Amino acid sequence: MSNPTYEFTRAITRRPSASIVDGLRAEDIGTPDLDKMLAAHADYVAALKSTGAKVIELNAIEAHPDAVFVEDTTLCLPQGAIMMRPGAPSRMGEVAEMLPTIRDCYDDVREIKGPGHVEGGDILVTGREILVGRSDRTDAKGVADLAEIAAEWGHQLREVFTPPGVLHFKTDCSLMDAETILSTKRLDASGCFEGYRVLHVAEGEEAAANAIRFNNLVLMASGFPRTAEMLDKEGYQVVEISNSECAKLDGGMSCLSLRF
Ligand code: CIR
Repeated sequence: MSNPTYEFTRAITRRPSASIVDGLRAEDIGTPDLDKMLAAHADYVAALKSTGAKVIELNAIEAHPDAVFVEDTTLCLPQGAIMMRPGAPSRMGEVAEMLPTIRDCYDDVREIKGPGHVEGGDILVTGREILVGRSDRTDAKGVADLAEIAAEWGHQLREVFTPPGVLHFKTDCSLMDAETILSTKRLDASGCFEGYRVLHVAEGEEAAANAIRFNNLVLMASGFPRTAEMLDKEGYQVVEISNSECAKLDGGMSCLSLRF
């Protein structure tokens, strides 16, 4: 089997909709511009495709402003997929919208039944375990449900810390390869990555931490030159994508796709 942590044959994305202007945000730092977001999204999809992967591009959904952030709806594992249960009430309906596509791709589809919540942005699958951070969106009951399904499929799940004020665990970290994690210093200081090789994003470039390793590429937000240079020196092939509009909604590189 290929390495499920960063070798992927498929990805799912969803086009941003005009309703993106109503997307959730912790702080108002401006309204996202749809045309700019569409252009960046097209660059993102093109980068995924350039690795040889098939990208399933879903239509925009006006009724769900945050639906472009597909990562939060599903956890894709080699054994099957788990439909999430977002902690943001406005995002709950996105899961049902994603379900038919997931059913086309997987024989075994499970779900977080509730009343707990988990969002995909709080889950990092590494070469040896599944790390889950509790956050405002992911709670103890949701983590317990997830752990039960993951254990059935032979995965070990470990609960970790999400820094206060950070939307998701993965807002502050990403997987570079099975044993290497890119992290902010503030998250790494919690000790959650002990035993892994950890690369720190440059001071002041914390928003660069949400990147994705996708086959031979690392997709990262543009505008973080010191982190990009560090990754390049470490031997990663970095592709920089504009994240200016998604950043206004607390989104980054990982949330824009499901990868499997
Ligand atoms: C939200 O607040 O739910 C969206 N505006 C952003 C979601 C980002 N998702 C992710 O990082 N996995």
